[in-house]
Amino acid sequence: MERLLVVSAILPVHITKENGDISVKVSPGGLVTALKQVLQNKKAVWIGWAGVDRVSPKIREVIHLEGKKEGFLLYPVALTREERENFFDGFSNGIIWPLFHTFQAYARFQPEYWKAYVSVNRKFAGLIKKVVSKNDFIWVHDYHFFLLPEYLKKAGVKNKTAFFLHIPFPPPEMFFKIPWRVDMLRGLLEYDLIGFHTFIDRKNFLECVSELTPVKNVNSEKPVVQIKYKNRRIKVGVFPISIDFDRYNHLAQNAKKPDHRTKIILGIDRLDYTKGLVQKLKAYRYFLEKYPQYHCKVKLVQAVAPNIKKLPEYDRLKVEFEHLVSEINGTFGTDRWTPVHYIYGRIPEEKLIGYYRYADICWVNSVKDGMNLVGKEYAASNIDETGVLLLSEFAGAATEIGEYTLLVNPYDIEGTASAIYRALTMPQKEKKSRMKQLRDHIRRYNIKWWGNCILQTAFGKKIEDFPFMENEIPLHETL
Ligand code: GDG
Repeated sequence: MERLLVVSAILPVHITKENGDISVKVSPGGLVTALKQVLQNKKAVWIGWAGVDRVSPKIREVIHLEGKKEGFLLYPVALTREERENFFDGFSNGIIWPLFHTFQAYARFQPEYWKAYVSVNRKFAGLIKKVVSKNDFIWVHDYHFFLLPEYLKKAGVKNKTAFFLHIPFPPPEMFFKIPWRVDMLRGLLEYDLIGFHTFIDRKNFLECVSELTPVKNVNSEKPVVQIKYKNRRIKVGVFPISIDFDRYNHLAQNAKKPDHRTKIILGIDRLDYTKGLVQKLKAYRYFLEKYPQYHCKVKLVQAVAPNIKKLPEYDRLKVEFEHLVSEINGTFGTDRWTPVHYIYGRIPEEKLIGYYRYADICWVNSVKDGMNLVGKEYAASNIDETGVLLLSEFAGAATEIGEYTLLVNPYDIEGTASAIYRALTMPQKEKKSRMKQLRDHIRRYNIKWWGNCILQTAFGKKIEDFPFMENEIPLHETL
C-alpha cells in the first residue's frame, strides 16, 4: 500500500519540558496550517523534530496520540542541543531564513553551522531509511533539507522525491553570498520535483542553477518546466499554496463577534522581522496623526504568535515592537479607547475566525514573505463580504490575488496610511465586489488544488490516492 512520507523540520505539535512535565503546543506557522489540512485522515507519515533532545517512550506516545486525532502518523525526531543551535537556529534560521528574505545583515556565515546542516540532513536520511517502504512517496518541505535527497540516495533509498520551498528564493546576487551555495544547489537538484510559490522564486532559482548547468526555461510562463542535470530530468514548478476554504467558510458561520465598539483593523503574524510589524506600527501612528477623525473609531488588533526560533533578532524585535505599542497607546489613547490592542500569544482558532469574519480590514504588511496565508484565511472567513484586505506587495500572495486587495509598500508610511483611509471609506458595493472575487479565487485554488497539483506532477497521484485506514498498526510499534 502506498503512503505519503512527509518531512519537515518541525512537527505540527511541539513538546516542551518544564520541571519534568511534558507540555504539548501547536507549532506556529503557515507550513503546519497548510500541511495539516492536506494530510488530515490520509495514509501519511509525518517526520520532524518534536522540540526535544530525547524522545522518551512517553513523548512518543503523546505525539502518536496527537497525530491520531488528525488522522495521520507522526514520527518524532530528537535534536541535540548542539544540533538545535547549529542546524536549526544556526544554518537554517540564522543564514538561509534571513538571506532568502533579503535580510543579509542578519546572516552569520559560521562554518560550524554548515557542518551541522550537513550532518542533520544525513541524520534525517538515516531515519527515513528506517521508516520508508518500497511504495512510499517522499515529500520534503522547506529550507532545512536542501541536502536530503543526496543522502537518501547514498543510503540506498530509491523512492521518488518532491520538495516544496515555503519561503522565497532569492536572486543570484543574494544567493551566491552563501559560501556553500554550490553544494546547496547540487543537493536540491537531486530531488525529482522542486516547487516554489511564485514565478519570481522559480526564476531566481533557475538563474542560480544556470551558473552550474545550461537552463533554457528561466522565463517560462508554464507552471511546470523540466531541466536536465547529470542526465536526469528534474521538474521545477510554481504551486501557490492555499488554505482549506470550505473549513474557514464553514467555521465562520457560527463565529462569535469580537467585543469591540470600534472598527477593527486586524493583524495576525508570527513574531518575525519579515512580517513588517514595526513598519506597520509606524504607518498606523502616521494614520492616527493624519486622520484624527478616526480617533476612538478604529482599533488595530494585532496578535503576535511566539516563535520557536531562539535568536537575538527576535528578542530585539519584540522589545522594539512593544515599545512602539506603548508609545502609540500613550500618545493617542484615552480612558475609553486603546488604539492598539496587542495580543502576544496564540489566539484560539474559534476566536481567530471571529476576528476574520468581523474585522473591517485585515492588514498583511510583510517586508518579504513566501506566500502568506493570513490574507487567504481572512477572505475565506469573511462570509458577509464586508472586509478589505490590505496586502503588502512583497508577500508572494500579492502576485496571485493582488488585484482584489489594496496593495501597500510597507516602507511607504504615507502611502500605507492613505490605503488604510481608502479601505475605511470604500463604498460597500466596491468592498463586496472585491471580496467576492477574492473568495471565488481562493475557493477554486484551495489547499486541495495545491496538494493535488504537486502530487500529480511529482508522483502521478492525488490526495485521495492515500486514503486513511483505521485499523493500522501504529508506526511506533513497527519500529
Ligand atoms: C511560511 C512562509 C507561507 C498565526 N497567529 C495565530 C495563528 N497563526 C497562523 C495563521 C496562519 C499561520 O499561522 C501563519 O502563516 P503565514 O503563511 O502567514 O506565515 P509563516 O508562518 O511565515 O509561513 C509563508 C507559509 O509558510 C506556507 O507555505 O505562506 O510565506 O513564511 O495559518 O492563521 N493561528 C492561531 N492563532 C494565532 O494567534 N490559531
